[in-house]
Amino acid sequence: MDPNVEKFMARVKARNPFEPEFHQAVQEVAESLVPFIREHPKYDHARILERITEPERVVLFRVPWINDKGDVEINRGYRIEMNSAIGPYKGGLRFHPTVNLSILKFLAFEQVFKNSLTTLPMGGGKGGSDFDPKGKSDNEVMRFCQSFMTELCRHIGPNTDIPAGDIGVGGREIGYLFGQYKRIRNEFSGVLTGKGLEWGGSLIRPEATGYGAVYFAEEMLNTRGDSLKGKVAAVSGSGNVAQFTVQKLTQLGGKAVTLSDSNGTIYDPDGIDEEKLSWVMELKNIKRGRIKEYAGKFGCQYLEGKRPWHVKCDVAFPSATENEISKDDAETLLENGCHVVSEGANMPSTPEAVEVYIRAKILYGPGKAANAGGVAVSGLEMTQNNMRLPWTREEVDNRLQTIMKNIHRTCVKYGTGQDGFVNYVNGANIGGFVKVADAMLAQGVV
Ligand code: NDP
Ligand code: 2IT
Repeated sequence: MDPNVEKFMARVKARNPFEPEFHQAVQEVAESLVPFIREHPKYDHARILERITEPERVVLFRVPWINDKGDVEINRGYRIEMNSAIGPYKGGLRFHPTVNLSILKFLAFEQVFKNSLTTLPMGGGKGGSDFDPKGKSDNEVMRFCQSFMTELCRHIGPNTDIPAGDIGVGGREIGYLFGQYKRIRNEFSGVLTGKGLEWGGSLIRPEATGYGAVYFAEEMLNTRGDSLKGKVAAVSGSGNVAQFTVQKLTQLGGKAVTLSDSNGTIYDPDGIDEEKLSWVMELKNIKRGRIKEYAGKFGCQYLEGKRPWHVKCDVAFPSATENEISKDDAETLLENGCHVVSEGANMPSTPEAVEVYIRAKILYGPGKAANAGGVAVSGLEMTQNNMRLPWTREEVDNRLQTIMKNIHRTCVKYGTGQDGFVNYVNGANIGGFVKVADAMLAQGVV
Protein backbone atom coordinates (compact mmCIF):
# COMPACT_ATOMS: atom_id res chain seq x y z
CA MET A 1 0.00 0.00 0.00
CA ASP A 2 1.09 3.58 -0.74
CA PRO A 3 2.59 4.80 2.59
CA ASN A 4 0.56 8.01 2.37
CA VAL A 5 -2.66 6.00 2.04
CA GLU A 6 -1.57 3.90 5.01
CA LYS A 7 -0.88 7.00 7.10
CA PHE A 8 -4.17 8.57 6.12
CA MET A 9 -6.11 5.38 6.86
CA ALA A 10 -4.48 4.97 10.26
CA ARG A 11 -5.91 8.37 11.19
CA VAL A 12 -9.36 7.57 9.77
CA LYS A 13 -9.45 4.27 11.68
CA ALA A 14 -8.34 5.89 14.94
CA ARG A 15 -11.01 8.60 14.64
CA ASN A 16 -13.76 6.18 13.58
CA PRO A 17 -13.19 2.94 15.50
CA PHE A 18 -15.38 -0.13 14.87
CA GLU A 19 -16.62 1.14 11.50
CA PRO A 20 -15.26 -1.45 9.02
CA GLU A 21 -17.59 -0.57 6.12
CA PHE A 22 -16.73 3.12 6.44
CA HIS A 23 -13.01 2.29 6.48
CA GLN A 24 -13.46 0.09 3.39
CA ALA A 25 -15.25 2.80 1.40
CA VAL A 26 -12.76 5.50 2.43
CA GLN A 27 -9.73 3.34 1.65
CA GLU A 28 -10.94 2.58 -1.87
CA VAL A 29 -11.36 6.30 -2.55
CA ALA A 30 -8.06 7.21 -0.86
CA GLU A 31 -6.17 4.76 -3.07
CA SER A 32 -7.41 6.65 -6.13
CA LEU A 33 -7.10 10.14 -4.64
CA VAL A 34 -3.76 10.12 -2.83
CA PRO A 35 -1.74 9.86 -6.09
CA PHE A 36 -4.03 12.44 -7.74
CA ILE A 37 -3.66 14.89 -4.86
CA ARG A 38 0.11 14.47 -4.97
CA GLU A 39 -0.07 16.01 -8.44
CA HIS A 40 -2.56 18.68 -7.30
CA PRO A 41 -1.17 19.97 -3.98
CA LYS A 42 -3.83 22.68 -3.56
CA TYR A 43 -6.16 19.97 -2.26
CA ASP A 44 -3.55 18.81 0.21
CA HIS A 45 -2.89 22.33 1.56
CA ALA A 46 -6.60 22.77 2.25
CA ARG A 47 -6.75 19.26 3.80
CA ILE A 48 -9.69 18.36 1.59
CA LEU A 49 -9.29 14.60 2.08
CA GLU A 50 -9.39 14.96 5.88
CA ARG A 51 -12.42 17.27 5.67
CA ILE A 52 -14.34 15.17 3.14
CA THR A 53 -14.13 12.10 5.40
CA GLU A 54 -15.62 13.99 8.36
CA PRO A 55 -19.44 14.20 8.21
CA GLU A 56 -20.75 17.76 8.43
CA ARG A 57 -23.36 16.49 10.88
CA VAL A 58 -24.61 13.18 12.30
CA VAL A 59 -28.10 12.97 13.80
CA LEU A 60 -28.93 9.97 15.96
CA PHE A 61 -32.35 9.54 17.57
CA ARG A 62 -34.78 7.26 19.37
CA VAL A 63 -37.73 5.90 17.40
CA PRO A 64 -40.39 4.50 19.74
CA TRP A 65 -43.58 2.99 18.25
CA ILE A 66 -46.34 0.59 19.18
CA ASN A 67 -46.78 -2.76 17.44
CA ASP A 68 -50.09 -4.45 16.60
CA LYS A 69 -50.09 -6.31 19.93
CA GLY A 70 -49.93 -3.02 21.79
CA ASP A 71 -46.31 -3.45 22.90
CA VAL A 72 -43.78 -0.62 22.79
CA GLU A 73 -40.87 -1.15 20.39
CA ILE A 74 -37.72 0.97 20.21
CA ASN A 75 -35.53 1.44 17.17
CA ARG A 76 -32.68 3.78 16.39
CA GLY A 77 -32.87 6.42 13.68
CA TYR A 78 -29.97 8.10 11.87
CA ARG A 79 -29.25 10.80 9.33
CA ILE A 80 -25.69 11.39 8.17
CA GLU A 81 -25.29 14.82 6.54
CA MET A 82 -21.95 14.19 4.88
CA ASN A 83 -21.22 17.03 2.47
CA SER A 84 -23.15 20.05 1.18
CA ALA A 85 -20.46 21.72 -0.95
CA ILE A 86 -22.33 21.38 -4.25
CA GLY A 87 -25.95 21.19 -3.10
CA PRO A 88 -28.29 20.17 -0.28
CA TYR A 89 -27.67 16.76 1.32
CA LYS A 90 -29.27 14.06 -0.80
CA GLY A 91 -29.46 10.32 -0.35
CA GLY A 92 -31.65 7.43 0.64
CA LEU A 93 -33.01 5.94 3.85
CA ARG A 94 -32.35 2.27 4.63
CA PHE A 95 -34.58 0.24 6.95
CA HIS A 96 -32.84 -3.04 7.72
CA PRO A 97 -31.82 -4.81 10.95
CA THR A 98 -28.12 -4.58 9.99
CA VAL A 99 -28.18 -0.75 9.81
CA ASN A 100 -25.56 0.92 12.00
CA LEU A 101 -23.38 4.03 11.99
CA SER A 102 -20.61 2.38 9.97
CA ILE A 103 -22.91 1.25 7.16
CA LEU A 104 -24.68 4.60 6.91
CA LYS A 105 -21.39 6.54 6.95
CA PHE A 106 -20.02 4.38 4.15
CA LEU A 107 -23.21 4.93 2.14
CA ALA A 108 -23.21 8.70 2.82
CA PHE A 109 -19.55 8.93 1.83
CA GLU A 110 -20.15 7.08 -1.46
CA GLN A 111 -23.16 9.29 -2.10
CA VAL A 112 -21.03 12.46 -2.12
CA PHE A 113 -18.99 11.22 -5.09
CA LYS A 114 -21.96 9.59 -6.83
CA ASN A 115 -24.09 12.71 -6.64
CA SER A 116 -21.24 14.82 -7.97
CA LEU A 117 -20.85 12.44 -10.93
CA THR A 118 -24.52 12.90 -11.92
CA THR A 119 -23.68 16.54 -12.89
CA LEU A 120 -26.68 17.69 -10.81
CA PRO A 121 -26.34 20.04 -7.79
CA MET A 122 -26.70 17.56 -4.92
CA GLY A 123 -24.59 17.07 -1.80
CA GLY A 124 -24.36 13.71 -0.06
CA GLY A 125 -26.26 12.15 2.82
CA LYS A 126 -27.78 8.90 4.01
CA GLY A 127 -29.99 7.73 6.82
CA GLY A 128 -32.19 4.99 8.08
CA SER A 129 -32.97 2.70 10.95
CA ASP A 130 -32.37 -0.81 12.28
CA PHE A 131 -36.15 -1.31 11.91
CA ASP A 132 -37.00 -4.49 9.98
CA PRO A 133 -40.07 -4.04 7.77
CA LYS A 134 -40.16 -7.79 7.04
CA GLY A 135 -43.21 -9.44 8.56
CA LYS A 136 -44.65 -6.13 9.78
CA SER A 137 -48.21 -5.10 8.95
CA ASP A 138 -48.88 -1.94 6.91
CA ASN A 139 -50.13 -0.28 10.09
CA GLU A 140 -46.94 -1.12 11.96
CA VAL A 141 -44.82 0.24 9.11
CA MET A 142 -46.94 3.40 9.11
CA ARG A 143 -46.61 3.95 12.85
CA PHE A 144 -42.88 3.40 12.66
CA CYS A 145 -42.53 5.84 9.73
CA GLN A 146 -44.58 8.46 11.57
CA SER A 147 -42.42 8.21 14.66
CA PHE A 148 -39.23 8.27 12.57
CA MET A 149 -40.34 11.39 10.69
CA THR A 150 -41.53 13.16 13.85
CA GLU A 151 -37.87 13.55 14.77
CA LEU A 152 -36.29 13.60 11.30
CA CYS A 153 -38.49 16.49 10.10
CA ARG A 154 -36.52 18.98 12.21
CA HIS A 155 -33.35 18.22 10.29
CA ILE A 156 -34.49 18.02 6.66
CA GLY A 157 -36.18 20.26 4.11
CA PRO A 158 -36.44 20.74 0.34
CA ASN A 159 -33.39 23.06 0.33
CA THR A 160 -31.53 21.40 3.21
CA ASP A 161 -31.64 17.62 3.04
CA ILE A 162 -33.82 15.47 0.77
CA PRO A 163 -34.06 11.76 1.68
CA ALA A 164 -35.35 8.99 -0.62
CA GLY A 165 -35.56 5.19 -0.60
CA ASP A 166 -32.95 2.44 -0.28
CA ILE A 167 -33.17 -1.13 1.07
CA GLY A 168 -36.51 -1.58 2.86
CA VAL A 169 -37.77 1.85 1.86
CA GLY A 170 -39.96 1.96 -1.24
CA GLY A 171 -43.12 3.73 -2.35
CA ARG A 172 -45.15 2.64 0.67
CA GLU A 173 -42.65 3.97 3.21
CA ILE A 174 -42.01 7.22 1.31
CA GLY A 175 -45.79 7.79 1.35
CA TYR A 176 -46.08 7.42 5.12
CA LEU A 177 -42.96 9.54 5.70
CA PHE A 178 -44.19 12.30 3.37
CA GLY A 179 -47.64 12.34 4.98
CA GLN A 180 -46.14 12.87 8.41
CA TYR A 181 -43.69 15.57 7.25
CA LYS A 182 -46.53 17.48 5.58
CA ARG A 183 -48.69 17.20 8.64
CA ILE A 184 -46.06 18.46 11.09
CA ARG A 185 -44.52 21.18 8.91
CA ASN A 186 -47.73 22.22 7.16
CA GLU A 187 -45.82 22.29 3.91
CA PHE A 188 -46.27 20.43 0.62
CA SER A 189 -42.79 20.37 -0.85
CA GLY A 190 -40.23 18.17 -2.55
CA VAL A 191 -38.65 17.15 0.77
CA LEU A 192 -38.50 13.49 -0.25
CA THR A 193 -38.00 11.84 -3.63
CA GLY A 194 -39.47 8.60 -4.85
CA LYS A 195 -42.94 10.01 -4.22
CA GLY A 196 -46.08 8.64 -5.85
CA LEU A 197 -46.96 10.05 -9.27
CA GLU A 198 -50.13 11.73 -7.97
CA TRP A 199 -48.31 13.69 -5.30
CA GLY A 200 -45.11 15.01 -6.81
CA GLY A 201 -43.24 11.89 -7.89
CA SER A 202 -41.35 11.52 -11.17
CA LEU A 203 -41.96 9.02 -13.91
CA ILE A 204 -39.00 6.60 -14.24
CA ARG A 205 -37.82 7.13 -10.63
CA PRO A 206 -38.70 3.54 -9.63
CA GLU A 207 -36.99 2.23 -12.77
CA ALA A 208 -34.00 4.59 -12.67
CA THR A 209 -31.36 2.69 -10.69
CA GLY A 210 -31.81 -0.60 -12.55
CA TYR A 211 -32.15 1.07 -15.94
CA GLY A 212 -29.08 3.19 -15.21
CA ALA A 213 -26.95 0.17 -14.25
CA VAL A 214 -27.90 -1.48 -17.55
CA TYR A 215 -27.21 1.71 -19.57
CA PHE A 216 -23.82 1.90 -17.85
CA ALA A 217 -23.00 -1.71 -18.75
CA GLU A 218 -23.98 -0.99 -22.35
CA GLU A 219 -21.67 2.06 -22.42
CA MET A 220 -18.78 -0.01 -21.05
CA LEU A 221 -19.39 -2.76 -23.64
CA ASN A 222 -19.54 -0.16 -26.43
CA THR A 223 -15.93 0.81 -25.66
CA ARG A 224 -15.00 -2.70 -26.80
CA GLY A 225 -17.29 -2.67 -29.85
CA ASP A 226 -19.76 -4.94 -28.06
CA SER A 227 -23.29 -4.66 -26.60
CA LEU A 228 -25.69 -6.42 -24.21
CA LYS A 229 -27.59 -8.05 -27.06
CA GLY A 230 -27.48 -11.82 -26.58
CA LYS A 231 -25.62 -11.58 -23.26
CA VAL A 232 -26.53 -13.81 -20.30
CA ALA A 233 -26.63 -12.02 -16.95
CA ALA A 234 -26.57 -13.03 -13.29
CA VAL A 235 -28.58 -10.58 -11.19
CA SER A 236 -28.66 -10.67 -7.38
CA GLY A 237 -31.45 -9.33 -5.16
CA SER A 238 -35.09 -9.21 -6.17
CA GLY A 239 -36.05 -5.75 -4.96
CA ASN A 240 -36.35 -2.43 -6.73
CA VAL A 241 -32.92 -2.36 -8.38
CA ALA A 242 -32.89 -6.02 -9.42
CA GLN A 243 -36.38 -5.90 -10.95
CA PHE A 244 -35.75 -2.96 -13.25
CA THR A 245 -32.28 -4.24 -14.14
CA VAL A 246 -33.94 -7.39 -15.46
CA GLN A 247 -36.56 -5.34 -17.32
CA LYS A 248 -34.14 -3.06 -19.18
CA LEU A 249 -31.68 -5.87 -19.86
CA THR A 250 -34.45 -7.92 -21.47
CA GLN A 251 -35.54 -4.92 -23.54
CA LEU A 252 -31.98 -4.54 -24.85
CA GLY A 253 -31.84 -8.18 -25.95
CA GLY A 254 -30.01 -9.67 -22.97
CA LYS A 255 -31.18 -12.52 -20.76
CA ALA A 256 -31.28 -12.50 -16.95
CA VAL A 257 -31.04 -16.00 -15.48
CA THR A 258 -30.93 -15.40 -11.71
CA LEU A 259 -32.58 -13.45 -8.91
CA SER A 260 -32.00 -13.86 -5.18
CA ASP A 261 -32.85 -12.75 -1.68
CA SER A 262 -31.16 -13.27 1.66
CA ASN A 263 -32.38 -16.90 1.71
CA GLY A 264 -31.26 -18.13 -1.71
CA THR A 265 -31.10 -17.87 -5.49
CA ILE A 266 -33.37 -18.96 -8.34
CA TYR A 267 -31.65 -20.11 -11.54
CA ASP A 268 -33.80 -19.98 -14.67
CA PRO A 269 -31.58 -20.72 -17.69
CA ASP A 270 -34.51 -19.99 -20.06
CA GLY A 271 -34.42 -16.38 -18.89
CA ILE A 272 -36.65 -14.19 -16.73
CA ASP A 273 -38.86 -12.68 -19.45
CA GLU A 274 -41.33 -9.79 -19.12
CA GLU A 275 -44.18 -12.08 -18.05
CA LYS A 276 -42.17 -13.85 -15.35
CA LEU A 277 -40.86 -10.48 -14.19
CA SER A 278 -44.35 -9.05 -13.69
CA TRP A 279 -45.11 -12.11 -11.56
CA VAL A 280 -41.96 -11.35 -9.50
CA MET A 281 -43.03 -7.72 -9.10
CA GLU A 282 -46.42 -8.78 -7.76
CA LEU A 283 -44.72 -11.33 -5.45
CA LYS A 284 -42.14 -8.91 -4.02
CA ASN A 285 -43.92 -5.55 -4.08
CA ILE A 286 -47.48 -6.52 -3.19
CA LYS A 287 -47.54 -9.97 -1.58
CA ARG A 288 -44.08 -9.38 -0.07
CA GLY A 289 -43.20 -13.07 -0.54
CA ARG A 290 -39.84 -14.83 -0.96
CA ILE A 291 -38.04 -15.47 -4.27
CA LYS A 292 -38.08 -19.22 -3.59
CA GLU A 293 -41.72 -19.23 -4.74
CA TYR A 294 -40.52 -18.44 -8.30
CA ALA A 295 -38.92 -21.87 -8.55
CA GLY A 296 -42.18 -23.57 -7.65
CA LYS A 297 -44.20 -21.42 -10.05
CA PHE A 298 -41.91 -21.68 -13.09
CA GLY A 299 -40.27 -25.04 -12.40
CA CYS A 300 -36.63 -24.02 -12.13
CA GLN A 301 -33.82 -24.58 -9.65
CA TYR A 302 -33.78 -22.93 -6.21
CA LEU A 303 -30.39 -22.81 -4.53
CA GLU A 304 -31.01 -22.45 -0.81
CA GLY A 305 -28.46 -20.27 0.96
CA LYS A 306 -26.54 -19.60 -2.28
CA ARG A 307 -25.65 -16.42 -4.14
CA PRO A 308 -25.84 -16.31 -7.95
CA TRP A 309 -22.11 -15.96 -8.71
CA HIS A 310 -21.36 -19.54 -9.70
CA VAL A 311 -23.72 -19.72 -12.70
CA LYS A 312 -22.45 -19.33 -16.25
CA CYS A 313 -22.89 -15.71 -17.38
CA ASP A 314 -21.31 -12.92 -19.40
CA VAL A 315 -22.39 -10.06 -17.17
CA ALA A 316 -23.04 -9.67 -13.44
CA PHE A 317 -25.39 -7.10 -11.93
CA PRO A 318 -25.00 -7.33 -8.12
CA SER A 319 -28.16 -5.57 -6.90
CA ALA A 320 -28.68 -6.70 -3.30
CA THR A 321 -26.21 -5.40 -0.73
CA GLU A 322 -22.62 -4.58 0.28
CA ASN A 323 -19.83 -7.18 0.18
CA GLU A 324 -21.98 -9.79 -1.57
CA ILE A 325 -19.17 -10.77 -3.99
CA SER A 326 -16.10 -12.25 -2.31
CA LYS A 327 -12.71 -12.89 -3.90
CA ASP A 328 -13.71 -16.52 -4.55
CA ASP A 329 -17.00 -15.43 -6.10
CA ALA A 330 -15.15 -13.01 -8.38
CA GLU A 331 -12.72 -15.72 -9.47
CA THR A 332 -15.60 -18.10 -10.16
CA LEU A 333 -17.42 -15.45 -12.20
CA LEU A 334 -14.34 -14.87 -14.36
CA GLU A 335 -13.67 -18.62 -14.79
CA ASN A 336 -17.23 -18.99 -16.08
CA GLY A 337 -16.71 -16.28 -18.69
CA CYS A 338 -18.10 -13.19 -16.98
CA HIS A 339 -16.35 -10.10 -18.32
CA VAL A 340 -18.65 -7.25 -17.23
CA VAL A 341 -19.68 -6.25 -13.69
CA SER A 342 -22.07 -3.30 -13.31
CA GLU A 343 -22.92 -2.58 -9.69
CA GLY A 344 -26.57 -1.75 -8.97
CA ALA A 345 -25.91 -2.16 -5.25
CA ASN A 346 -23.55 0.00 -3.20
CA MET A 347 -20.10 -1.58 -2.64
CA PRO A 348 -21.29 -5.15 -3.42
CA SER A 349 -17.76 -6.31 -4.28
CA THR A 350 -15.16 -6.77 -1.54
CA PRO A 351 -11.80 -5.02 -2.13
CA GLU A 352 -10.29 -8.44 -2.94
CA ALA A 353 -12.98 -9.06 -5.59
CA VAL A 354 -12.30 -5.65 -7.13
CA GLU A 355 -8.62 -6.55 -7.31
CA VAL A 356 -9.54 -9.70 -9.26
CA TYR A 357 -11.55 -7.64 -11.81
CA ILE A 358 -8.88 -4.99 -12.25
CA ARG A 359 -6.06 -7.50 -12.64
CA ALA A 360 -8.06 -9.33 -15.33
CA LYS A 361 -8.95 -5.98 -16.97
CA ILE A 362 -12.62 -6.80 -17.28
CA LEU A 363 -15.24 -4.06 -17.60
CA TYR A 364 -15.99 -3.13 -14.00
CA GLY A 365 -18.38 -0.28 -13.18
CA PRO A 366 -18.30 0.51 -9.44
CA GLY A 367 -21.57 1.38 -7.69
CA LYS A 368 -20.98 5.08 -7.35
CA ALA A 369 -20.92 5.34 -11.16
CA ALA A 370 -23.10 2.43 -12.29
CA ASN A 371 -26.00 2.94 -9.86
CA ALA A 372 -26.07 6.75 -9.96
CA GLY A 373 -29.16 6.69 -12.20
CA GLY A 374 -31.42 6.39 -9.14
CA VAL A 375 -30.24 9.52 -7.41
CA ALA A 376 -29.95 11.27 -10.78
CA VAL A 377 -33.68 10.84 -11.39
CA SER A 378 -34.27 11.90 -7.78
CA GLY A 379 -32.49 15.11 -8.81
CA LEU A 380 -34.82 15.37 -11.80
CA GLU A 381 -37.78 14.84 -9.46
CA MET A 382 -36.53 17.82 -7.40
CA THR A 383 -36.31 19.93 -10.57
CA GLN A 384 -39.88 19.02 -11.56
CA ASN A 385 -41.10 19.76 -8.00
CA ASN A 386 -39.44 23.19 -8.10
CA MET A 387 -40.98 23.98 -11.50
CA ARG A 388 -44.28 22.40 -10.40
CA LEU A 389 -44.37 20.78 -13.81
CA PRO A 390 -43.97 17.05 -14.49
CA TRP A 391 -41.98 15.71 -17.42
CA THR A 392 -43.05 12.82 -19.65
CA ARG A 393 -41.62 9.33 -19.34
CA GLU A 394 -39.62 9.88 -22.48
CA GLU A 395 -38.18 13.20 -21.31
CA VAL A 396 -36.98 11.70 -18.00
CA ASP A 397 -35.63 8.53 -19.61
CA ASN A 398 -33.72 10.56 -22.22
CA ARG A 399 -32.19 12.71 -19.49
CA LEU A 400 -31.28 9.57 -17.52
CA GLN A 401 -29.54 8.09 -20.55
CA THR A 402 -27.64 11.32 -21.16
CA ILE A 403 -26.55 11.45 -17.51
CA MET A 404 -25.33 7.81 -17.58
CA LYS A 405 -23.36 8.56 -20.76
CA ASN A 406 -21.82 11.64 -19.10
CA ILE A 407 -20.84 9.63 -16.01
CA HIS A 408 -19.25 7.04 -18.26
CA ARG A 409 -17.36 9.77 -20.14
CA THR A 410 -16.10 11.24 -16.85
CA CYS A 411 -14.85 7.81 -15.76
CA VAL A 412 -13.02 7.37 -19.08
CA LYS A 413 -11.52 10.86 -18.78
CA TYR A 414 -10.08 10.34 -15.30
CA GLY A 415 -9.61 6.56 -15.35
CA THR A 416 -7.78 5.74 -18.59
CA GLY A 417 -4.27 4.44 -17.95
CA GLN A 418 -1.23 4.58 -20.23
CA ASP A 419 -2.09 1.19 -21.74
CA GLY A 420 -5.60 2.40 -22.62
CA PHE A 421 -7.34 0.28 -19.95
CA VAL A 422 -10.13 2.20 -18.24
CA ASN A 423 -9.99 1.82 -14.48
CA TYR A 424 -13.54 2.96 -13.69
CA VAL A 425 -12.75 2.94 -9.95
CA ASN A 426 -10.12 5.64 -10.33
CA GLY A 427 -12.26 7.40 -12.92
CA ALA A 428 -15.34 7.60 -10.68
CA ASN A 429 -13.39 8.53 -7.55
CA ILE A 430 -11.35 11.30 -9.16
CA GLY A 431 -14.18 12.49 -11.42
CA GLY A 432 -16.58 12.70 -8.46
CA PHE A 433 -13.97 14.35 -6.22
CA VAL A 434 -12.82 17.26 -8.37
CA LYS A 435 -16.13 19.15 -8.43
CA VAL A 436 -16.74 18.74 -4.69
CA ALA A 437 -13.15 19.59 -3.79
CA ASP A 438 -13.11 22.72 -5.97
CA ALA A 439 -16.39 23.87 -4.40
CA MET A 440 -14.88 23.30 -0.94
CA LEU A 441 -11.80 25.33 -1.88
CA ALA A 442 -13.99 28.17 -3.16
CA GLN A 443 -16.14 28.21 -0.01
CA GLY A 444 -13.20 28.50 2.40
CA VAL A 445 -12.55 26.56 5.57
CA VAL A 446 -16.09 25.57 6.57
P1 NDP B 1 -34.92 -3.47 -1.85
O1 NDP B 1 -35.24 -3.39 -0.42
O2 NDP B 1 -35.97 -3.16 -2.85
O3 NDP B 1 -34.34 -4.93 -2.21
C1 NDP B 1 -33.22 -5.41 -1.57
C2 NDP B 1 -32.92 -6.80 -2.10
O4 NDP B 1 -31.63 -7.19 -1.66
C3 NDP B 1 -33.88 -7.85 -1.57
O5 NDP B 1 -34.02 -8.86 -2.51
C4 NDP B 1 -33.17 -8.33 -0.32
O6 NDP B 1 -33.52 -9.65 0.07
C5 NDP B 1 -31.73 -8.30 -0.77
N1 NDP B 1 -30.88 -8.08 0.40
C6 NDP B 1 -30.89 -7.00 1.23
N2 NDP B 1 -30.00 -7.15 2.23
C7 NDP B 1 -29.43 -8.35 2.03
C8 NDP B 1 -28.43 -9.07 2.72
N3 NDP B 1 -27.86 -8.58 3.83
N4 NDP B 1 -28.07 -10.27 2.20
C9 NDP B 1 -28.66 -10.76 1.08
N5 NDP B 1 -29.62 -10.12 0.39
C10 NDP B 1 -29.99 -8.94 0.86
O7 NDP B 1 -33.64 -2.52 -2.05
P2 NDP B 1 -33.07 -1.86 -3.39
O8 NDP B 1 -33.30 -2.74 -4.55
O9 NDP B 1 -33.55 -0.46 -3.43
O10 NDP B 1 -31.51 -1.81 -3.05
C11 NDP B 1 -30.59 -2.81 -3.45
C12 NDP B 1 -29.19 -2.24 -3.46
O11 NDP B 1 -29.14 -1.15 -4.39
C13 NDP B 1 -28.68 -1.66 -2.14
O12 NDP B 1 -27.29 -1.87 -2.06
C14 NDP B 1 -28.93 -0.17 -2.29
O13 NDP B 1 -28.10 0.61 -1.47
C15 NDP B 1 -28.61 0.01 -3.76
N6 NDP B 1 -29.15 1.20 -4.41
C16 NDP B 1 -30.49 1.46 -4.40
C17 NDP B 1 -30.98 2.56 -5.06
C18 NDP B 1 -32.44 2.84 -5.16
O14 NDP B 1 -32.80 3.79 -5.84
N7 NDP B 1 -33.31 2.07 -4.54
C19 NDP B 1 -30.08 3.52 -5.72
C20 NDP B 1 -28.69 3.11 -5.74
C21 NDP B 1 -28.27 2.01 -5.09
P3 NDP B 1 -34.38 -9.88 1.41
O15 NDP B 1 -35.80 -9.61 1.00
O16 NDP B 1 -34.13 -11.29 1.79
O17 NDP B 1 -33.89 -8.91 2.43
O1 2IT C 1 -27.85 4.77 -2.97
C1 2IT C 1 -28.55 5.58 -3.61
O2 2IT C 1 -28.08 6.30 -4.49
C2 2IT C 1 -29.98 5.64 -3.31
N1 2IT C 1 -30.45 4.85 -2.48
C3 2IT C 1 -30.86 6.66 -3.98
C4 2IT C 1 -30.75 7.99 -3.28
C5 2IT C 1 -31.72 9.04 -3.75
O3 2IT C 1 -31.69 10.12 -3.13
O4 2IT C 1 -32.48 8.84 -4.70
